[in-house]
Amino acid sequence: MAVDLLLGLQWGDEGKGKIVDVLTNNYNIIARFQGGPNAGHTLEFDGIKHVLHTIPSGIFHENAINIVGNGVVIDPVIFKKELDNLEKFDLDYKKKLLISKKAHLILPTHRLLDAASETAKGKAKIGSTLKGIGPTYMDKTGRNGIRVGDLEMDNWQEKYRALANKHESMIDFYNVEIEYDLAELEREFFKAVEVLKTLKFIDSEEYLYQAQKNGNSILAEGAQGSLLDIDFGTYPFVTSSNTTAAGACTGLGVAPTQIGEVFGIFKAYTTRVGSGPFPTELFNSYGETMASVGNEFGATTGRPRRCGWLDLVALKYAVRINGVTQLMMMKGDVLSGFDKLKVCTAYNYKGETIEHLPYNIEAENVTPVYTELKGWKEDLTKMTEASQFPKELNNYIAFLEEELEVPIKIVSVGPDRKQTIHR
Ligand code: 2SA
Ligand code: MG
Repeated sequence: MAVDLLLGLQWGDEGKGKIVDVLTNNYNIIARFQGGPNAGHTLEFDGIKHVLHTIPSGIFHENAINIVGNGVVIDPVIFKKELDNLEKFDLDYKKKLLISKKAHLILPTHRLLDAASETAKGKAKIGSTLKGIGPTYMDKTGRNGIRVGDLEMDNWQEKYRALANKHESMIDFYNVEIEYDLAELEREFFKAVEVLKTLKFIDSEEYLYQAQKNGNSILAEGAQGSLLDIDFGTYPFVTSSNTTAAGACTGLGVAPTQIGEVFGIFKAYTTRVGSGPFPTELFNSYGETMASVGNEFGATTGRPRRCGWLDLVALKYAVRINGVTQLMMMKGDVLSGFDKLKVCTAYNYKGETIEHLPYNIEAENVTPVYTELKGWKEDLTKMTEASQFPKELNNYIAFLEEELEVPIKIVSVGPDRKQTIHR
């Protein structure tokens, strides 16, 4: 059995949570492989909305095993809150939620360092979610981190103290005003660690190897999006993990030869939350309509998301880097009523027309070249099959498929599980 991947192809918030939830019926195991509580994966069913941050989006399905892989960074405090939210459902999550011993822990001081770093950057800030993601991955690659498996050792608190003390002196070094009560934060942290310890810790690579051998199907759930990848995203305005396909191999311990389908999710337009370049960003009523109809607010921080036309230059880049085999288009319903739709098919880059993503896509270097298509008026949200689609939507889809050279297999027409059309 292969491991299938599901990845966001833009700057995050493509709708990964919804699609994982829809696809979970086809899989025995859902596994997160990177990122942490900076993610906000929104699921809707039975009229209720759920936002997950660290827990994989298969948790609401009775039979699916959910794994938090080694590539994920876990904040026990946020994790505990997520578990508390699950209490109101009749889920025996202790049986179906497994944590890699090699996943790193986000400490309270990592969050403080994140805040200090962003404050010190001033206008040049990344627009981090301030969940401590960057500092935690820094300690991981700097070989100073504390891992989930350490919690089973007697001396882990000594290791914790040494690292937290070092962080405190680093916070001082930034020389910015941030207020905090570390003793209080630590009380909360240690309490949450005890809750984390009630879950089962595993070697995810071994677990997944055996699971595959025994015929189980596995879906790896990405977080954030390809353009936020630490290597291939719009650096430095990126997150600190590999959000692209290769991240699933390192973040779970799965060999490249085991990867099967690569599902790429994109919105029918583009959004970005946080700072950084965004060539097709709109500052007019089209952008405002996308934001309000699409309810474009960060699922973790509540920040308004910036909106713009679909950028095919960037999308093609993401399709190639990830080796996408099937596409899923989200939020087409938000575009109902637009008289025209623009799609960016090339960039004017320093006086030249190019069709690939250049090293630097800052606004002063890049002007988008658009192809204009006709919009549709029909409300898509009640549609149940592709044969009901208006012809303008079919044209939009056909245009994208031709440009991207990958079939669009799912069209989502609303946030609910049921509003999902297979083609
Ligand atoms: P971080 O927190 O240090 O990883 O932030 C670095 C950049 O990555 C962006 N980022 C995100 N972009 C979109 N969605 C994300 N998750 C939340 C959501 C975001 C929210 O689902 O809505 O609620 O604001 C996410 N996480 C990180 C971030 O904006 C920075 O540009
Ligand atoms: Mg999100």
